[in-house]
Amino acid sequence: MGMGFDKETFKKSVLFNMKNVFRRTVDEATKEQMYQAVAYAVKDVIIDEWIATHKEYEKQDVKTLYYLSMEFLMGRALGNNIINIMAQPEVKEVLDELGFDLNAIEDQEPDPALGNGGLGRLAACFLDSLATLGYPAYGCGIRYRYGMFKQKIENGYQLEVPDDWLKNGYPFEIRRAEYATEVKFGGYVNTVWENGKERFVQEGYQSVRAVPYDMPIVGYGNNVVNTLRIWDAEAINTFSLDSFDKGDYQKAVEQQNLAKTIVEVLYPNDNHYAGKELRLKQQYFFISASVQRAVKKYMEAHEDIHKFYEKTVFQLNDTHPTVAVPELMRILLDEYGLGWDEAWEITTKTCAYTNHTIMSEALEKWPIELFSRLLPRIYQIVEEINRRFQLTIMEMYPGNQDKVKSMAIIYDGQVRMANLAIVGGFSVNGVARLHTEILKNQELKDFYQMMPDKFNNKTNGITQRRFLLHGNPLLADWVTKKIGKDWIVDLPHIHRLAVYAEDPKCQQEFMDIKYQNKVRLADYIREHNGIEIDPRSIFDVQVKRLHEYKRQLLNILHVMYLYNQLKDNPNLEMVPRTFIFGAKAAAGYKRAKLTIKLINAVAEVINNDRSINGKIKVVFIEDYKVSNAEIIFAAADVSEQISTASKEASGTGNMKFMLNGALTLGTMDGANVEIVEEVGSDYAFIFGMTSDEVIRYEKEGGYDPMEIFNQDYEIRRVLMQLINGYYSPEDPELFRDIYNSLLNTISSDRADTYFILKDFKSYAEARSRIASAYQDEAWWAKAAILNVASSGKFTSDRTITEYVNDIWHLSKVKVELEE
Ligand code: CGF
Repeated sequence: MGMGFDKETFKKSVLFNMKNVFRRTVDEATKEQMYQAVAYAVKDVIIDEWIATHKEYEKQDVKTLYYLSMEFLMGRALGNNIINIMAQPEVKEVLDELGFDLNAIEDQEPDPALGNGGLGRLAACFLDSLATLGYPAYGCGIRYRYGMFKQKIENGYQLEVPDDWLKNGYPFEIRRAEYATEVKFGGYVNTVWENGKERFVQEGYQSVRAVPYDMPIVGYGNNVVNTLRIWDAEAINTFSLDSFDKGDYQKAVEQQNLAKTIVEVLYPNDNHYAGKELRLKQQYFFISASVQRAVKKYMEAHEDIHKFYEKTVFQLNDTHPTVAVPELMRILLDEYGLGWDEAWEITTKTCAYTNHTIMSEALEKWPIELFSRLLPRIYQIVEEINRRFQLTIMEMYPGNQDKVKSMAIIYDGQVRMANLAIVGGFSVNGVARLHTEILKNQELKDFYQMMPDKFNNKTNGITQRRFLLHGNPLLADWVTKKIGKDWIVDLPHIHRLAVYAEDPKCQQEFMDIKYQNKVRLADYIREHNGIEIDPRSIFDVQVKRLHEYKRQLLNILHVMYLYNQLKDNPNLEMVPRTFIFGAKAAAGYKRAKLTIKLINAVAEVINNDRSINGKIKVVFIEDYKVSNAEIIFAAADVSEQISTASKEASGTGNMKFMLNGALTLGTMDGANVEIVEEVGSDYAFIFGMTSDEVIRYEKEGGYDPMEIFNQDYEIRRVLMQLINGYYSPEDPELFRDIYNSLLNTISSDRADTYFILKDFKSYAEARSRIASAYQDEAWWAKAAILNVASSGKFTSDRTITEYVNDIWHLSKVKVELEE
């Protein structure tokens, strides 16, 4: 039982909240009302720990991490919080007594989806680990009114529906009006002379009031509660007759609109930068508010701003928060009157940057015109940073214009945010070993040569508390029965499971659990998609954002290929297989959306073909999100991690599958490399080109997919089915663009940019190895158990410990509750 958790008090609190919030008794309550009442009651428990944690932080004058991120893909909080206060059995009992089922109540919570995919979910896992390990940290982000869209599939097409997650209020958040602050946009910079010194003042600007909402981040069983602080925007001027009189009416309306639009919606792009003005406004909005607040908080307890970095560290999650560098400079120069060198020293000792991708379309570059118009003072500072940095380059590499070209912060009419982040901080890290090596040797080679000490690797991780303890209770209980519960806070202990891998009884137990989880997913799919699937078939799963480099297309083309084999030979012996997809495509990403249609079109034909006796089925799970992900990982046999080598920086889904005992079918990309290293290559299915090969081909301008098309009948047949109406009789041309992308150069895109046809045979061969391996149930069970047992490295607790030791240098804090 959780320390200080009293079941009867909790029950009273639920009843009290039910009455106070809804004026209802439990018998009259809906499930949604019950969810709210329980959530408020849980918050009541958390609040004391939250207050105690912050008291302790103040008392010890701790160094604090600010994890600055445009995205936090938190997923539902209620279940996770109950687990982390260690009160799950008691809460379940209370709800049973009140006539409600805890799972059904948890299902009422909207998924707070303030993120797109890996990057935002990583931030959420990091917050969980920071609190569990007892490190002082804030997550700082935006309180988007609409998070990631809800996906509906209609007639096989993706439709985007707004995600109104705040519709019924969100019980866990607290509005902190006392920390509101002003953020200014536009206008011009005036220079005034004060006491013989030049001072820069922004004038004629528009501004908004940034108001923070705090959400508790509960550590596991340790009384530590950190804070996710997300900023809302409010208008500074509200309408008043006054404004009419002063002729400020127009300005008042504009500020009202500015506030509303800034936080309206999360850009639904992953690994792709859209370059919209509003996006830059969002970035500066939450960064300015967070940095201003961090400085104020520091100055409330200290006198000397020069030592700011001793108590504060800013981690920039990708380039999105990079304006933190010039914003901190601005505050130090303009508000605290520091000289450039002092301000620069503080800033570069405070900021650190994580790179998440080498995809060139994700690199943020802002046109000077836009940047300087929106952020005139910040632009001046960036110009000065750039001027000084270019001097340093020229000193180190006299006359070498190539170095300036690759490293300058302002170049070709653009402000290059990655370069600013690298120059303005003390650390640059990649998110898996291979990725960091590619950064050092390819993408950021010049920077690495110039400042090698800044570069380091931090292989991503995931929290086992959400993705095993909460998401897969059957397996979690089994693991605990076998090896005790140390793994919950120390995942490498899970290695003790390895001794059971060859024990037939344990194998049977493990497979029974997997089967029950497959039944749970089959039920979910029946309920949500209306498709019947067989839990005895292999569940072969690819769930992640839809992107060409992730190659969902390779997967579905191979399914088409298998189907052809079955049609040619209906008696073909084949282990029944269910190919499960889940993916959201960015709303404007046409080819990705067409790929979703293709998957659904193939599903439609195959699932309705009785002649193949259900040997293959294809399912596209609508609205893939954190809450159904937990169910999906638990049920998977095969984890599809098939990106073009070198393109997936790390991946984190791959780790969640492994933790739940799925076997990886993957390329040697991102963290797959380290997964294979941990579990051993006998227990993973690896195929395809290596990253070196891909990079070499890319340098040489690609390869000729036509050769494969001409030589391989099976592949040609599959491709022809894209354009002969086999899967789209009503519109045979429907998939022409996909066909073209594989065979033709389209504007600057090479034919088959992502080497799908080049890797096809090797993928097909790996998949047939899987099908044979699955027939040996004892081997499969052993391999699956060994995957679970080898997943210890991939806990985000390890990742956070490495960040702390190498970059952040925080101290652990113990929080004792007063009785
Ligand atoms: O970040 C990603 C993900 N798509 O959000 N990148 N971004 N941007 C990478 O593509 C993943 O490979 C990585 O695991 C993730 C978190 O670092």
